[in-house]
Amino acid sequence: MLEKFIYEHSIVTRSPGRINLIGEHTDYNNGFVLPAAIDKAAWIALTPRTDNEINLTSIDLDETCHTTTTRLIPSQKHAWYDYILGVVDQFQKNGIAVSGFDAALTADIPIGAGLSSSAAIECAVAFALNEWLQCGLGKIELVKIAQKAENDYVGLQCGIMDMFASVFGTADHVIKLDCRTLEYKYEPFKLDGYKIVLFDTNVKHTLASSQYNVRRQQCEMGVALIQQHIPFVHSLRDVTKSMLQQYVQRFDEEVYRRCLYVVEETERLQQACLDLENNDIKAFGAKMFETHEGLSTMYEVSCAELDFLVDFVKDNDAVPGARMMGGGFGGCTINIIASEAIETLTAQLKPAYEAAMRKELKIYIAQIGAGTGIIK
Ligand code: GAF
Repeated sequence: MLEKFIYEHSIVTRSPGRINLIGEHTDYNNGFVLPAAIDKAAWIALTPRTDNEINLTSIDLDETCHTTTTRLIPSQKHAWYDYILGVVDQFQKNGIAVSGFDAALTADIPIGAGLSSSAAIECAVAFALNEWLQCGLGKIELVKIAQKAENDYVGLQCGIMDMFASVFGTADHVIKLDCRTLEYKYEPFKLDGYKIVLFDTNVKHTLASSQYNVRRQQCEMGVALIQQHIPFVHSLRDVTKSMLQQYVQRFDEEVYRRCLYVVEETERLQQACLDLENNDIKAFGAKMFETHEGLSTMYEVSCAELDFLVDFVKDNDAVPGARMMGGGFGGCTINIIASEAIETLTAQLKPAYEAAMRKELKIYIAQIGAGTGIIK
């Protein structure tokens, strides 16, 4: 269908969704994350115009949006076109003149499933504008523009992980990203005999309207309490458990639990990377279960559906690791499952989930793939 919107002067870009192996809610705390781009993506076909009109089409939703380059106003409802217009807005704020264009969007990333369809759209648009306007911006600059669009235009105070993974993803590797310095390393990710399987709760999370921004504020609150005593602390990355006990626990028990989860997750990720190096999938998987426990009981971003899916696979020897993934409050669990067990397991899980939760369970096998690219 996208072909219908591609003309001689069109620019076409593709940007993938992402998974994250471990390191959840650590990016905006200056910690580490371990994401990878997947084989599901968003595509944008952008055709320049000679006036200042902007005409957008969502092929999948069969919807359109018309505006002009001088009338960029967020819808406040996280509409699909906000992710496009937010990037145009950021280019303008960076002093780049954007004239009118027509753009069509299509994606095979399930929307609201925690696979970062929004970051994929933003990165696809950033690459398309950069190419069309010959701005010469590098990948990191485009990642930051996409993140800022989400922060300022959509209103979600997200970290940098999703956009970074979408742009820098590469086949068969996960990215160990230091969100403080933006240094990164590709780690080979070979899962002999296992596959990454995503179970989609079908609970659509709207992170921006949920508790995501509150969690971020709580982390900042914890840092501020510690800073009064230890000025070199700038983020939870610099914080130890004993600092939390000393300076946060007795002031605010809830903030303490949120921060403790992040400090533990930061440590856990370092250990998990060693497990990967040693090809110890069992030890790695055990840490995924611990992450889920922390996200569910301390950070409180899980939900009954996600907990059900993780509990169901927990004692199954064919599943070394599983946990909720992404911002939370719905979306997917990520599972490492022995290939030969997938069919039997999902045949049991699907009816059990659907009977208990009265929602359809969707199942995807994730392949790790390449990052954002210009197709035409
Ligand atoms: C969402 C955000 F967009 C990311 O920045 C990250 O914080 C993630 O939730 C949780 O790890 O995907």
